[in-house]
Amino acid sequence: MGSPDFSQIRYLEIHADTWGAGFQLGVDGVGFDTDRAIYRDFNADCSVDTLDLDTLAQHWLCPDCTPVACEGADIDLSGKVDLADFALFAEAWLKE
Ligand SMILES: [Ca+2]
Ligand SMILES: [Ca+2]
Repeated sequence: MGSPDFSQIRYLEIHADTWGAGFQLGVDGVGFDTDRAIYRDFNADCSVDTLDLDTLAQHWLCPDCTPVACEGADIDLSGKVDLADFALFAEAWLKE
């Protein structure tokens, strides 16, 4: 397993809140690069297939897409799952 390589961080989700007079800052999610079918294997089962397509479809045109909320389906990190993401997804279809 080892330690994470922080130079490979792909995204970082930060949540900020003002609770009363105080202030809270939290990290909601951290994504790392991996060498599997990069960013398209949403369920991390080492195959880009119909299960991943189902994930992409579930978040299609989601208005508040984040890497965690949309399970990585916003491949280009534009904030929305759309045809640009589908095109990137299709490039990895059924590749190892
Ligand atoms: Ca998969
Ligand atoms: Ca997108």
